[in-house]
Amino acid sequence: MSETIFSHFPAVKFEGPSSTNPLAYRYYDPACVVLGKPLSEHLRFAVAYWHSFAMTGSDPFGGPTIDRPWMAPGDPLTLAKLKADAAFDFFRVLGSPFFCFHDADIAPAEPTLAGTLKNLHTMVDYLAEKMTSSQTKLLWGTANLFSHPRFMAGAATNPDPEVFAWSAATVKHCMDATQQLGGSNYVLWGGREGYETLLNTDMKQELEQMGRFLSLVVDYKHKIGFKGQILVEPKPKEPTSHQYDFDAATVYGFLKRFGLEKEVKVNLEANHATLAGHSFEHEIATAGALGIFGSLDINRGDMLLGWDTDQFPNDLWTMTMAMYQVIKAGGLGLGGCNFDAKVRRQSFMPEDLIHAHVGGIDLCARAFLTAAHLIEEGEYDSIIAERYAGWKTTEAQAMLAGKLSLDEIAAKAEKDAIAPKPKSGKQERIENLLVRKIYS
Ligand code: XUL
Ligand code: CO
Repeated sequence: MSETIFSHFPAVKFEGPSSTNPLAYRYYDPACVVLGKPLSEHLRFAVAYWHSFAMTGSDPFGGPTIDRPWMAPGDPLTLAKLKADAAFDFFRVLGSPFFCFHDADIAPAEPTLAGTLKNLHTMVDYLAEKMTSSQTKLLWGTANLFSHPRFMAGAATNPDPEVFAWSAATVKHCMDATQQLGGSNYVLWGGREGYETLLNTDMKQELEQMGRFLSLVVDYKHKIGFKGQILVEPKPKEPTSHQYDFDAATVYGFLKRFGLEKEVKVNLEANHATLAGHSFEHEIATAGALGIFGSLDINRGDMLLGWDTDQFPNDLWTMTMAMYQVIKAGGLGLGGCNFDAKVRRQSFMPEDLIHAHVGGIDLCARAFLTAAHLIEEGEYDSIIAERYAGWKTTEAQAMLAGKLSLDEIAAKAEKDAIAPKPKSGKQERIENLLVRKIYS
């Protein structure tokens, strides 16, 4: 492999909390065993190809600020290979166990569907070859069904059935690519599956189309024997003013409606949660309670801006609460922590990208270790368990199990002359306990 912009960076190592080296892990010790397995297997970190290698730093007010060698004019496939070489070199620097990609990130598009798919498969073969000498695996693949003007009115939900068919063909080939590369998951984020105005939208028709599309994806998964998970990524808005996959609860309702709740899980993103008016941990807890927790897109928004800024995370409290809910939901399983985050447009140096990921990885690791410690120690969980202890009795269990009708419950309550007394929710005690653990 030729030299890349990351060649002169040594691999980032774990040096422990007292290290002052800015390019070392202070908390992420991949081999450290916690809750019965190594930290690397709990967290399954992934680098997002789009933000790290395809993003130019342009925003609505200014052009590109990030100029990489593969963004210069030239033969598109040669440049895509140069980009892939740099990407795998970057994975080496971080020791990243996984990466994620859209078709459009790895391969150049052509005006025709056939030409675009041919380039996709050429580049998938190239990545497969690179993966034979790399430790980095594929966490998930996905299709970009939102950037090209053909998707301006949606992909699966487009009023034009030809766009539905183009999208179906693209997803079929992206699923094949994900399977070829041994991906653990296939993700669908409906960037334009929603509406800009209800004035021109037949919502019932569009939801039917989206349900059919997802059913086709699930059928194809079984047809090719793909062993990974199918994940939908909720987001309430942006780029559209309303997206149908609004949040975890909305996606669950949609899956139930189409009988897919046992087939599809969710990929939850921190900044999407806050756009929906939720905390990240709320979304994880919801998915966990509904049995659809799949994977995480790690980032943060800016509370003062209120849009999808996709910044790298740096808030220990929020991340610890998220990781606590991850463990309560049964862990990440086949999912992982994908950094769907981008450096700011002034951070155009290759090393800025390394600093961003090292900080994000370390924050998640520290948060996970604290959450695991909280659970192992048990004080926090015992306060919650005590709060619900009344439900352990046989009578309460009978009510919950549906063994008593409303009038039977009423008759018994009257006969026993029950007199429930208010109990403290102990919020401040819990907050103090968490502050002590998180910032110690
Ligand atoms: C956009 C977003 C996407 C998905 C993949 O907000 O999160 O990058 O993660 O299409
Ligand atoms: Co995302």
